[in-house]
Amino acid sequence: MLEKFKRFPLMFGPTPIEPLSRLSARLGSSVELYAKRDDCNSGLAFGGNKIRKLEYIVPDAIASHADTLVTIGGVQSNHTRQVAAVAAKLGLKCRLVQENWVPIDDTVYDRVGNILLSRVMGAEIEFVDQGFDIGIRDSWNRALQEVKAGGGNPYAIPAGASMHKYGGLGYVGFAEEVRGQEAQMGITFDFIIVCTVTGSTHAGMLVGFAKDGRARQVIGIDASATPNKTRNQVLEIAKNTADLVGLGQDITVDDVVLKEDYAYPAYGIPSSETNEAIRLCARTEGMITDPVYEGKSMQGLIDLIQQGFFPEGSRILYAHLGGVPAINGYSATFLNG
Ligand code: 5PA
Repeated sequence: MLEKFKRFPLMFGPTPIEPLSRLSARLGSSVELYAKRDDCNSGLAFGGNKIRKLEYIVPDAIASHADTLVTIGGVQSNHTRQVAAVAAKLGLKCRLVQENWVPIDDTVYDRVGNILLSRVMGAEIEFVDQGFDIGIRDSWNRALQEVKAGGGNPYAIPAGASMHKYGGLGYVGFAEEVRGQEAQMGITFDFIIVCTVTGSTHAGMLVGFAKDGRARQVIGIDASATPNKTRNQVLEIAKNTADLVGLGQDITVDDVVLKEDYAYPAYGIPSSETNEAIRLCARTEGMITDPVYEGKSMQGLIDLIQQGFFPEGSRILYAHLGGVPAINGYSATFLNG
């Protein structure tokens, strides 16, 4: 589906799929759990889902002769850290807008984890006192204008690289990669679990798996706590991406399966159930998930298994999308493990 698009390799290669046998057993063995490890997909500042998306965006940035990548996220954004890493790798400058997306009062929150890494990589960082919103932001438009006014040539990457014309392609590629791995492994996955916020990860998967009739087997776990906006954005990106790749099928709102029950109490704030899910996964598998994104999708996965949502014997692929550096901003939560 992607042959006609340019790709700039940033990942090590296809990411491994591994069984989560001890976690499956702990949850009663009614289903078989596997993880696809996009959290360790690259040597670029710990990698993650944005690196996979950026493989299809970088050729456009290079063609535009940009000298500065400009993007936006929260203070502990994984996305801004990955854009900073890609800018460094390409020899470009990087301008980051970090908004106040998470109402957290932790003395090291703006010093450790992702923001620390972005600073080390030389990004120019601006803090803006605006709350969470996945849409296009004035602060980001202003940053683009400022780079231009300073004589630079900015390349615009929106939040999560999602509302970009090529933002969905990386995760179409993920679905194709999974199909190849299924053939090698001699199994197929009945469900794919994905954490959803700005939407292009879910949207790309949905289009990629629509090709073999599995669009609705992609189960999005909302971590935005603004699920209507997120659902609409997934739908818009999925439709655009389907047109772009020539899927030849209509995508409708019913194809966007988004579970809304796990984002509470707010974006970026984990519930005690999220923290329990993080501990259980870490203690059974040594696999670390974070309190903002993957811990919430892990919580959703565990809860859906316990509710009997998945038929007995289902094979479930948990997409691990990265995000671990942000856990450093939550040290108080885990002082006693
Ligand atoms: C993010 C996003 P989408 O934004 O494509 O829906 O992906 C959700 C997601 N898991 C899932 C991890 C680890 C993520 O980092 N992160 C954003 C960021 O600024 O880091 C875009 C919100």
